[in-house]
Amino acid sequence: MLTIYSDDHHLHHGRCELIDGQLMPCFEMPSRADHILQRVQARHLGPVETPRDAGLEPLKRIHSEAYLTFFQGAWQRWAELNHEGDLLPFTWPARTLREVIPANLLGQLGYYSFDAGAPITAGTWQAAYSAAQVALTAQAAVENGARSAFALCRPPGHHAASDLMGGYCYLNNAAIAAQAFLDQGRQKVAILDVDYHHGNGTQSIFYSRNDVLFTSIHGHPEAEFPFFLGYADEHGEGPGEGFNFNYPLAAGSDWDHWSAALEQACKQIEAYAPDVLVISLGVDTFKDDPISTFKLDSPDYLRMGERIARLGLPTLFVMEGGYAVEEIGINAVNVLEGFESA
Ligand code: SP5
Ligand code: ZN
Repeated sequence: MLTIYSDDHHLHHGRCELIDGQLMPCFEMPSRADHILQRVQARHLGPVETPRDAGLEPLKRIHSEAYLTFFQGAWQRWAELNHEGDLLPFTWPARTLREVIPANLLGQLGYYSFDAGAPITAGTWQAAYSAAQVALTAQAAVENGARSAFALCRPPGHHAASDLMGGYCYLNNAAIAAQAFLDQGRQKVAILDVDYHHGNGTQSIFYSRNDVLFTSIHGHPEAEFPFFLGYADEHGEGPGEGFNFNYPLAAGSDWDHWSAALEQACKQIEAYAPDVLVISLGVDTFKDDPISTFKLDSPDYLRMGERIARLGLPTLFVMEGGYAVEEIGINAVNVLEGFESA
């Protein structure tokens, strides 16, 4: 399997995030992608290539121009203020407040974010832009006939909505790639999001559309981030009604519970009969993940890949979460090796 990877992800290294009332070093760190790349190479998964630059147009198909302009210019504005830390939001237009776009940088950042989990540093735009190009180059390989390809994206993307960053995500790599398939002539794309967290950004982007089926297996939002989306009764709206399926699972769910949900999701995907499949590949479902509760073990990821392969679809894997850094390479590449073996 072809892997697309850019070293540019090193340009993004947030300093801290708020966890259980304490400022902790960011769990979403550069060594994550380094470990995955090392495992890809150690297992001889296939060639590793750098992304081509398809420019901003494919990003604008998913993200608003105002959001992209704000994100691209935010660090420069912050640097001119000579503050010490990363650029982080702390006020949001929640209920009772107005959705105005203030002139102030931190006001605008609140407008364009949904949590304080997406720090902007000097290199964040370049890293996120390159991650989107990684997804697009891997997408092109599948569009041109490859059975599968792996977009080793960092930072991840599935929490990012059309004009919102959050949850370590800035640009929705999987959504950008899914849209590119459609723009290049495919009629129907299915997205299966196996990250531990609900892919709220991806769901929101495609919620009223029937040309992208979104399915997600994740920690129940009653008890888990992102809390405000990802419930089982969210089925889509308007023309998108019947094209969104969530499988929220209880904290502590193991492979037996998880794989039963995977069967359900695969049934929906089969019924939809898409032209291509995009996997939002998070491995924060692992038993030793530091911020998650599921109990999947490393061999389970082989089974996951095998089941996905049995759908018989051209498949693009897009890297999302996973914070047990020592094992992230084994777990992510196990999915890909399981896929290739089936
Ligand atoms: C891409 C992705 O996986 N983003 C995840 C963002 C999660 N942010 C909220 C983390 C909250 C962690 N709470 C952990 C409690 C451990 N005691
Ligand atoms: Zn996650």
